[in-house]
Amino acid sequence: MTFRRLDLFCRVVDNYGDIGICWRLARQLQREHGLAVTLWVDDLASFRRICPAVDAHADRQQVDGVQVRHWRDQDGVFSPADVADIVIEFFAVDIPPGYIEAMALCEPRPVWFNLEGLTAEEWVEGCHRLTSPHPRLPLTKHFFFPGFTEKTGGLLREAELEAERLRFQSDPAAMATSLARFGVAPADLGSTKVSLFCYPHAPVSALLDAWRDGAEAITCLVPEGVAAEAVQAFLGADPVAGASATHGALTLRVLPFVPQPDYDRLLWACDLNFVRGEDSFVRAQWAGKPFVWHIYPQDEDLHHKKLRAFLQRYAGGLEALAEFSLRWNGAPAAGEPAGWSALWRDFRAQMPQMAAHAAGWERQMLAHGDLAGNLMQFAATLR
Ligand code: TRH
Repeated sequence: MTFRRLDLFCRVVDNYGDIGICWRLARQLQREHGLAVTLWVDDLASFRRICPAVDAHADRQQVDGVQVRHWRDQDGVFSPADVADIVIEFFAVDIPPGYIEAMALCEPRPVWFNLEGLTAEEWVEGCHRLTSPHPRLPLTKHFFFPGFTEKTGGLLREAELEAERLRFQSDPAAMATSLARFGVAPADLGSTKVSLFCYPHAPVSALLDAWRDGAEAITCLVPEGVAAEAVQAFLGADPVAGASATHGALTLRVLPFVPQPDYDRLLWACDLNFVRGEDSFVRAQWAGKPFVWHIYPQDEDLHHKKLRAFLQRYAGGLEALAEFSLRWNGAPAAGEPAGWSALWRDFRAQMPQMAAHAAGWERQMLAHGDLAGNLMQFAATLR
């Protein structure tokens, strides 16, 4: 039986990654797999920041081919006719109990997934596709893990993405226009362009100092609200969109927080990208450029383990990248810690190798298929 409808449930825990991932997945499932997708989301205001077409007050709206429902509470009353053929809960959110009861009354029963977070650790291979029977109802949920190997669900990536990126990157005028829309001046275009997206605890001030004191002209582009304290200190002014300052070799510009597709273009246009969390981290891997990941912090430094697991897969032979990434994330590195000027010097020298490596990595990841396609293939085996 073919699948016609899919419901995706998303709770915004914090920031933009939860809705960023769900929105990307929802659109792709609708466009590339022909499903009628409903995205249930509890925080429309966060959604609106990455997708300005969203009405933050609408209970139900159609955005870019996807039905968006404001998920207000757990009290809804549902019948089997309300239930989709595929139901995805993102990050183990609790779907409304009434919806689950209605799922149990459907014939055939919907395919039910818990879509988990991305990690490079090996244990996910053993948990990907595992089942979890409902304790009371005749329903079975399957775990679906994104990942970097063929024994995982792969990574989110749209079919048209590479063609779009290559078109953009081979058109200097389009890149200049795009950057100009973000407030980048023509004079900045000849410098090394860096986008900076990280959590507040990143050692941004130390890196800005190293760039300021370096010999190479650098333009650092920071979306509004990111690293606000360090950016304010550098600017000597409020870090609002449009603000900028040049000290030494460094020009720092505050950009508006741009819609999600524009953020891709920003990554494609820069020479180096600092990214964070999950979604921007994956997008940087599709930009064909060197990147540094600021991982979402977890208790007991669990994130350092995850960071090392990724670096082990990604950074073989790229010692400067591994060293820099560990320090950027406050993870203990071997030996006497180097200063940021030395870290940057070594990193900068290795950037051409990193760019070449990015292309090979992309091909390697593509060989596993993409997350939406893998999910649909697996769903077909469950009916
Ligand atoms: O915002 P993040 O830190 O999000 C998350 C959440 O904290 C989540 O709870 C946690 O589980 C996860 O990290 C690991 O980082 P992320 O994942 O990169 O998401 C950011 C989204 O915002 C991504 O879809 C890109 C988008 N974005 C824009 O659309 N415009 C912008 O200007 C920027 C900077 C980002």
